[in-house]
Amino acid sequence: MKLNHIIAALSMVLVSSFANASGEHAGGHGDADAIGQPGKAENINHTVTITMLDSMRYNPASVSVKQGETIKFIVKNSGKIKHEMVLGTAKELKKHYELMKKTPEMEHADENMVTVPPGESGEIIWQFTKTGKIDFACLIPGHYDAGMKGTVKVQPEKKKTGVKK
Ligand SMILES: [Cu+2]
Repeated sequence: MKLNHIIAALSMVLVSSFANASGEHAGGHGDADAIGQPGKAENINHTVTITMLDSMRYNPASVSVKQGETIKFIVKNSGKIKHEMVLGTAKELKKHYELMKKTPEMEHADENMVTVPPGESGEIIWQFTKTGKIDFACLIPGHYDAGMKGTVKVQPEKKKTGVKK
């Protein structure tokens, strides 16, 4: 975990110096509030397994959760090449992908993302605090363009009203 944080910190530094040079990618990986926040292991409501395929697809590519829920994603790579899952707004993912294309060697270790070597699995624990549609994608150059994308639909929490029989 500590090493992860160091890597995350380093990549933030790299990202911000790049942003200064190019004027792009301002705000780094920020905007986390728009999609929720890192979840705590003790608060996990559901576990969702997502398989990543060399056909540049996620299975399932669409996940539905309720507002406030903490989800543990088990992200399995059944392919023969590296894949990743990054949660974000569509806009943010697109921006980030453009940056990845320029610096493909860049590795990430933020809490809203996981990079998984072939045949292995990783996890993301995330709490979805806002309703709406959140995207996820594989930002490895070529993969995003090939359509390696998915969505998480965050539904409003059901109000307890009178139950009709
Ligand atoms: Cu991929």
